[in-house]
Amino acid sequence: MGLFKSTFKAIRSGLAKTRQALAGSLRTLLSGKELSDALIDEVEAYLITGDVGVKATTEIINALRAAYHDGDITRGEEVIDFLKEKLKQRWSEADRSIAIANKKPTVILVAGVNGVGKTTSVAKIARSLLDDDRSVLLAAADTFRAGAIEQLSIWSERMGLDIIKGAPGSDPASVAFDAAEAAQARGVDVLLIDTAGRMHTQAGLMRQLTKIRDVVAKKIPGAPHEVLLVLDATAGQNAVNQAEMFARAIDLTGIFLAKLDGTAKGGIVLAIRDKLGIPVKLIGVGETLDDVEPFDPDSFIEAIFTTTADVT
Ligand SMILES: Nc1nc2c(ncn2[C@@H]2O[C@H](COP(=O)(O)OP(=O)(O)OP(=O)(O)O)[C@@H](O)[C@H]2O)c(=O)[nH]1
Ligand SMILES: [Mg+2]
Repeated sequence: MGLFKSTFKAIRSGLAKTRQALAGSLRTLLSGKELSDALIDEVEAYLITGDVGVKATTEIINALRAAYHDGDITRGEEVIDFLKEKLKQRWSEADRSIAIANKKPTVILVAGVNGVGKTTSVAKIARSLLDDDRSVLLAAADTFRAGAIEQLSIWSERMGLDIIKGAPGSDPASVAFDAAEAAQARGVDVLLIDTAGRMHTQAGLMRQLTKIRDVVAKKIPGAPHEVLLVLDATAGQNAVNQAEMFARAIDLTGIFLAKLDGTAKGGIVLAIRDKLGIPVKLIGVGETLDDVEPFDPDSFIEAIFTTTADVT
C-alpha cells in the first residue's frame, strides 16, 4: 500500500553525506584501476567507515574477493555494481509498511532515547497520514520534559490537528488512556502517541512505557498496532545497541531512522538489518514535515551509490 510516497530525489538529497563518504570515495578509489587484493582491502575499509557493519562487510568482501580470484571481476569500476547487487540481496521482502487496523483507530506508539527525533517524527507521520486522507489524533504522552507538550502542540496547530495532553508531570499512561478513548469516540483513523525520551537503563521509565502500551491495549484490542522505535542515524553503532536494549523491554514492530541527512553513516541501515530482526520502516531526512520517506532498500542503495554524474 502506498501509504507514504517515496521519491528517489528526496532520498538522494537526504543521503548526500553518506553518498559522498561511500560512493564518492569508492568511485575515486576504484576508477581506472585494475582490481587487486590491496584495492579490495581499501574497499573493505570504506564499508566499515560507512558503518555498514562488520558482518555485512565481511560477507560482501569475501564474495568480492572470490569473484576477483575467479576472474569474474577484473576492473575497479565493476566493483560498485557488484556491491549494489550484494547489498540489495541482503534484504528480504519483509513487510515495511505501516500497519493499519481493520477497525479504527490504528494506534502508533513512538518511543526512543532522548533527543533522537521522536516528536518531529510523530509530526512527520501525521503529515503523511493526512496527505493520505486519514484523520489523525495526537497524544502528548511526554509529560516528563518541560516544553514537550508545547512542542507537539505547535505541530498540531500547524496541521490543524486535535491533540490530547495531560498536565506537565502527570501520568503519561493516563494521557494515553484518555487519548485512546477520545480516538474511539471521535472515530479517527489513527492515534499517534509521542512519549518521553528514556534510556533503557532507566527501569522506572521503561516500565512506564510498557504501562502506556498496556493501557492502550486494554482500551483498544489489538493496539498498539505499531510500536516504532526512533533511532538517530548519527549515533552509528550506538543506535544499534539502543535498539537491542529497547527490544528487550517492549515488542517493537519497526524502526524510524531519523537524521539520515545529518550523517555519513547511512550504512547503519545495513547494520540494523543484520543485528536486529526489526524492519526499518521509515527514514527521516531533514527537519521539515515533508522530510520522511518509506524505507525501500533498492531505492536506498541506489541513492547512496548514485553520483550526480549518473543522474540526468
Ligand atoms: N536533520 C534532521 N534533524 C532532525 C530529524 N528528525 C529530528 N530532527 C531534529 O532533532 C532535534 C530533536 O528532535 P525531537 O523531535 O525534539 O526529538 P525527541 O526525540 O522528541 O526529543 P526528546 O523528546 O527531548 O527526547 C530537533 O532539532 C529536530 O529538528 C531528521 O530527520 N533530520
Ligand atoms: Mg520529544
